[in-house]
Amino acid sequence: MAKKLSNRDQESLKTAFLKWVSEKRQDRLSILITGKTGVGKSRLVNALVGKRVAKEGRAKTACTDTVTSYRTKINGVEVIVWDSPGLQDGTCNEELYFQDMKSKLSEGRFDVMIYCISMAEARFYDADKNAIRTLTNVFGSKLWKSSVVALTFANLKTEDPDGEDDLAYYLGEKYLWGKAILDFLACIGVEFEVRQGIPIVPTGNYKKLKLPECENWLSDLWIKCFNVMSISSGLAFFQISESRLKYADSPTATTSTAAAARSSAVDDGNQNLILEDENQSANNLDAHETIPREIPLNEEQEDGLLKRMWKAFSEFCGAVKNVGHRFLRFFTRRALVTVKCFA
Ligand SMILES: Nc1nc2c(ncn2[C@@H]2O[C@H](COP(=O)(O)OP(=O)(O)OP(=O)(O)O)[C@@H](O)[C@H]2O)c(=O)[nH]1
Ligand SMILES: [Mg+2]
Repeated sequence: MAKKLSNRDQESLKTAFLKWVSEKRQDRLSILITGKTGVGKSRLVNALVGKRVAKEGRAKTACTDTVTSYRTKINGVEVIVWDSPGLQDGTCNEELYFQDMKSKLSEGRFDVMIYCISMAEARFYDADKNAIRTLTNVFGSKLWKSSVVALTFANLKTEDPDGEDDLAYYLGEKYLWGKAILDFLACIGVEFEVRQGIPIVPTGNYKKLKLPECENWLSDLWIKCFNVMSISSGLAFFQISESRLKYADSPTATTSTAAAARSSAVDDGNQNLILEDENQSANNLDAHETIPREIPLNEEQEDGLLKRMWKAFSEFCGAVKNVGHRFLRFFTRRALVTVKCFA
C-alpha cells in the first residue's frame, strides 16, 4: 500500500537528488549531426535543441560545406552542434572532415550522434555506406553506442503509391530501411550488442509532427537521444530542454510553455546565437517556419525518463527504500505532487 513520505524525508531526498544532479550533470553538450547533403540535418538539430543554430535551406546546392560547429548556451549548458557538410556531395573528403572534427572534440568524443538518412531515397546508396564506414573507422564502432539513426522525410512515405494500405506501406519502408542500415553495420564489424541498441527513428518536418505509429516524431527523437546518452550528458540534455518538455497531464497553459515562448521570441531574432564563424548566418529561406516550441511526452515516455534518472540516482546514493521513480516528477514537473512510497 502506498503511504506518504514525511516532509523531512522528502526534503532530505530532494537535497540529495539536487546535489547529485549538480555533480553529475555536464555543463557542455556535444551533438554531431551527419548524413548526405539535403537530408534535413540542420532542420532536425534545430528542432532538437529548440534553437535555430544551424543554417537550413531549400537551395539545390549544399548549405553546409565545411565542418561547422555552432555554439550556444541554453539554460546554462554550452551546446556545441557539429554540423557536418553533406556527405558524398562531390565536394568533400569525409575522412578529412571526420579526422578534423575528432581533433577538435574535447576528449575525442561527442555526447550523441544523429545519422540522417532520407526515407524518400529510392535505396540505401553507396554514398551512405561509404560515409558510415569512414565514420566508424575514424571514431571506432563504439560510436554507435551513443547514436541514433534518423529516417528523415518520413512524412513523404505515408501514402502507398499503389493506393492499397498506407500504414502497411509506411511500416514496410521503415522496416526495410532499418534492416538495410543494421545489416550494413554488421558487415563492417559493429558488434551485435551495439547494433541492437541503435534506435531508428522516423522524423518529418516542423509543421507536421505526427507520423503513422507516432504522435510526435520530435518527442520520439528526444527520448531516443536521451536514452543513448550517458547519464551525465542526459542530465545536460534534460536541462537544455526543460522548458519545452510537456507532460501528458500538464495543465494547458504551463509556465514551461510561457518560458519556451520567451526563448523562442529571442531565438527568432537569433540574438542568443553564438556562431563560431561570424560570417555564418542562420537566416535562410525557411526562417519564417517556427521551431516546435514544445516537446510533449506521453506517460510512457515520461516514465522511461524518470526510471533512468532514478536508477542512476539510487545507484549513487544507495537504494532509497520504498520510494519509486515517480518521486522525480516533483523535480521534472516543477510542481508539488504527492510523493508516494511503495511498500
Ligand atoms: N518534407 C520534409 N522536408 C524536410 C525535412 N527535413 C528537411 N526538410 C527540408 O529540406 C530542406 C533541406 O534541409 P536542411 O536541414 O537544410 O538539410 P541539410 O541536410 O542540413 O543540408 P546541407 O547542409 O545542405 O547538407 C529544407 O528546405 C527543409 O525544409 C523532412 O523531414 N521532411
Ligand atoms: Mg545543413
